[in-house]
Amino acid sequence: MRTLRPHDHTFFRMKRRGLTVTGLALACAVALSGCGESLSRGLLPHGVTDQTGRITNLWNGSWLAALGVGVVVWGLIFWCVVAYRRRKDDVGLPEQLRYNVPIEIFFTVVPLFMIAVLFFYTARDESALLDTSKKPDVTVNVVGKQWSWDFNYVEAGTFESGTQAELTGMPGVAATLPALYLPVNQRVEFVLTSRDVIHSFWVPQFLMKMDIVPGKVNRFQIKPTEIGTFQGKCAELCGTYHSQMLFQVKVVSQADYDAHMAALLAQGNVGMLDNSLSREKIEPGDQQYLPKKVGN
Ligand SMILES: [Cu+2]
Repeated sequence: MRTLRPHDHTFFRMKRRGLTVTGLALACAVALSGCGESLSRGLLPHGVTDQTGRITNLWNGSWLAALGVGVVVWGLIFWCVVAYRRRKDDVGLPEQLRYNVPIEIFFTVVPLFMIAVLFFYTARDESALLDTSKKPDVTVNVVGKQWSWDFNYVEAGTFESGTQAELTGMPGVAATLPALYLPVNQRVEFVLTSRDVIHSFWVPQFLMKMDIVPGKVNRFQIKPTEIGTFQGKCAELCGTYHSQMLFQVKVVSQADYDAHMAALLAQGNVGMLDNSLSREKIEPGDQQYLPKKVGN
């Protein structure tokens, strides 16, 4: 037996292996302690509306189903590779299966069944998420424009007009972004319109986004369930400064919401901003300006 000295290759190899193992163990520990909650929601962001539980369940159910199918398929592949490997004394081709009706029926019916299950849950959740039949407490007309956002608060008869974010790389940019205020635990309806091209209204922590299409009105409702500040962005490539089309969502108490509406009115933001390509004049307090629901 010989002792290891620093100039031995084996010494370095062992030392390196020790470091790798320690690094891996550390990474695992950090991942397991910090990401337990994140893993339980399938690595989605922490949801902050009354709909995010449903969306997380659909997401988790879908990928668990896909993983289940994956495990069965990988298992069958592995089994075939081992059980039907070519032996030493094998000659010619193995037995060929052609026009095997039971097998063909099997591999037609099983995928159809899987698609039907995924379709059922997707359709069920989609119709719940896109249901706008309830009367909202607050209606916000979100207007996408190159490259920022306007927010028309319909009931309060006021608005905020955003300007394109200047990404300086320095702290403090967040404070310059347009802020969409929402009262906590109130039903909010977003009425999405565009002033120019296609945009997409996306608040990652709502786990929901919807396209904003010129000449069309898209809507959805949510109830924000958590007070806080969340990031929002455009999720549809809409031109040169698409990446700077950022905003913030501030979910606040009803009292703070009312105070913010009053502050906007006091600034002189009375009425609504143009919200469509036609740029019709909108009278203060006039709710008729809102484009009619599609299909109505
Ligand atoms: Cu955009």
